Amino acid sequence: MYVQPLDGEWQVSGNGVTECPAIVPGSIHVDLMAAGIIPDPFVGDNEGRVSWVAGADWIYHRTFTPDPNLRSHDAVFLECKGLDTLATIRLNGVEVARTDNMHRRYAFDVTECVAPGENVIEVEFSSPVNHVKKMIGQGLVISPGDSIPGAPYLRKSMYQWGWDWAPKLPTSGIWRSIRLVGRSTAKLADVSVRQVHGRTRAELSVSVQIDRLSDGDVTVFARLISPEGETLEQSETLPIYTSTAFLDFLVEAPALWWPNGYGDAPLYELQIEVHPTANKLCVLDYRAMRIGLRSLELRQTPDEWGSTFMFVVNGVPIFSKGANWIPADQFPTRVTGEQYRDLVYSAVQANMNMLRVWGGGIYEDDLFYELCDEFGILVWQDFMFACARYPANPEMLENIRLEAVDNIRRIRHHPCLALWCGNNEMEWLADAQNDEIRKNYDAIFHELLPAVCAEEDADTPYWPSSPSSGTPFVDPNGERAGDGHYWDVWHGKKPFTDYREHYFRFMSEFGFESLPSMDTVKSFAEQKDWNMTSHVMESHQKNSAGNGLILYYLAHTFRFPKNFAMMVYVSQVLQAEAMRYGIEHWRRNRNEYHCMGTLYWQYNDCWPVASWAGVEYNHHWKALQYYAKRFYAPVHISAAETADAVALHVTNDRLESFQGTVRWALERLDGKVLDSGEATVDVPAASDVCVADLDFSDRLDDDMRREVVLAYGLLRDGERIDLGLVSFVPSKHLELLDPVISVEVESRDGAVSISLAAQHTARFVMLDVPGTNVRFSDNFFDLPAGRMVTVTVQPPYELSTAEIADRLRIVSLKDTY
Ligand code: BMA
Repeated sequence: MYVQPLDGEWQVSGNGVTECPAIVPGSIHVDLMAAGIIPDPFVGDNEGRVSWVAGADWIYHRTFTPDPNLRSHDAVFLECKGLDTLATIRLNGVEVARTDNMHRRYAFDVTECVAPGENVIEVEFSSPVNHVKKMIGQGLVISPGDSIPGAPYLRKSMYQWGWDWAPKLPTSGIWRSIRLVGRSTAKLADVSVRQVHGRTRAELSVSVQIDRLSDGDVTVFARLISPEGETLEQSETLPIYTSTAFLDFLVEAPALWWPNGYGDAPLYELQIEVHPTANKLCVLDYRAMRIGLRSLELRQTPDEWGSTFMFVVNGVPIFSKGANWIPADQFPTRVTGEQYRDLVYSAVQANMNMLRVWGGGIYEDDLFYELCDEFGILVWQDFMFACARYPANPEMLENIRLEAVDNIRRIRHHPCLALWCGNNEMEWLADAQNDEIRKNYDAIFHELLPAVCAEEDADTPYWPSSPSSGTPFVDPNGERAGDGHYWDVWHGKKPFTDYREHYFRFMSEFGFESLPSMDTVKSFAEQKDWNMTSHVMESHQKNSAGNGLILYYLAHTFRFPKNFAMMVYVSQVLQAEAMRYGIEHWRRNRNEYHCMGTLYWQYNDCWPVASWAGVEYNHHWKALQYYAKRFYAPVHISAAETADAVALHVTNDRLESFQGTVRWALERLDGKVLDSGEATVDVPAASDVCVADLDFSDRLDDDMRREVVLAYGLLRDGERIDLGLVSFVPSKHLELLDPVISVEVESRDGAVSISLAAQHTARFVMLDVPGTNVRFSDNFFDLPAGRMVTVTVQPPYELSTAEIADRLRIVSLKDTY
């Protein structure tokens, strides 16, 4: 085997542009930007100014001289891991292939086309926009509301055509690696690993399929290396005419892989080599993969409310905590390894254990799944279909089948993989439509995809759609079975108290928008545009009702902020409060598996925009991400309040019981305590307990409600591990006093430690070091009068302790009006 990479040294031309250097893997917008031909589409309202790019055809071309080693092999393949999307490939003027699916991997036999000396390779991409324009009207195809019409005709990532958080910038380009590979005798076609767990051992069945390029015996060799470095080896010789090797491993006392919060996530390495039987030193093909030993089940057991919906890992029901992941960039090829790591690790820091790779994006980069494996983040994996009606003619079905096979084979060995899900919100939409639409829908999601999943990955559950009850077209977004998307809060304008009226079995989507932080706003808007209804701010808000909805909800909860920066801050607190409200409620309802998961919409952003995300495009953590760290904590205290009563709950996701103390105080905003109490609590493993049922009806009158709050905390071994606050009126009616916050910044144990104390109760205290990505151990928290909260900043950060102290800005709700 000889690999000759073809990344680098490309040029792109088209539409009057000649000789523009191209980054490969990459995409046309990034190339044109780098060459100064187009402005940055993420700045101001440039998006509209560059829409011509997607309306043009582009040719990527380069020359290469094949290494003599390449041509000495039986066959030479051109391997393309991703071509976006309508590509015609020519080698030395000879057409090699045409492709039409961004989500597939291709390998073309080019043995006859590669010549000695200089070769020319060209990949021509025709405009996706022009292509679908010609198709419109054919078949029962419906495009999503916020995108360029016609997108479903092409197997290309949906969000790039525009979404209610994404710009309309469909890309073209060689978006994943491209290489020439010389191969002899045999190549690996597929490696699949299945595992069966007993009480103290795991049995692994590895099946290795090869493609033969010429005659001869080959030996398949497999090595399994445990996290401690112990090695098991197996091999099988495949005589000519056979192409599959079966290699079994028995692992005694396996180191089990667990989701974050439930245990470690140890990984085994599986190495597969193919040799000519007579020559062990010659490696014909090789593959290494890290696997995790675990069992996983989607358990749906009938119960008094309908049936459960929960993931059971190694026999343990998991409460899934997380959010919906979208591609980390409108131009996904430029997401670096460090960026992927930071995003996935941020989910770990926020106590998440699941991300849903949403169906309007991409089947993610291998690195994403590797990081989820490493950090114990389960992945709910949608197939790439969202909010539309797709054609289901025979060619399209075959294209989808090959796409599914490719991606299943690429991803299925990852221990993080929890679910294959057919699509986003399409059963819910199809439900209301005609028989013909249902027929097309059935063909893809009830026939083709489940059959491919059963064939290629029988160990991972298949779920037809999100949301779905599991029974086709029966109450797809109901509360009795399956997963639910709840959008009456936000799109439906219901108050966020409405979350508490609903008891879905698994919340896979619900969300609330906010503005991005000032640093992000500054990256695209000049000061003159710092206004929610300016043209530029509205250009960076893709939900047409979005900014209006932020203001609508804001008016219910907060006083009108005095300037734009305070508007940004308040919008983020509002978003975080909405999510907290819902998530604490569903976590409180985990007993008897009534609700077993919450994935809020959405985790991240693909450009600088007002959106539902908790982590911004530049990875800045919004208030929501800090809140998530608290409301997803394994042991968490929360308050279910009514007009003048409060039920305090401790939710314990841990697999051991929690013993501690709960303390509460009904107090005035100046700190005067009116009533207080303390109780020891013992919360069984994996359960929620109401630890205090407090009724203040005889203590609170209308005037007092505006002047008191209930502060509550949870202590373990005398140390406070959680602190919360609840008021009896919306925050806008609280008669907050100037909090007089004292701050002490010092270096301690290699970190910067910031201690804050307030004379009078401060709500939603934000720490910010503008112009930096400094992250705090906690942020956007309540600071009841007289208490101290210490926050740390862990290295690496680019500032000294003195600089942080100097540039630290502290804002609380009282500062906003
Ligand atoms: C959900 C998602 C997306 C959308 C979001 C916000 O239903 O699946 O389609 O961006 O709503 O509207």
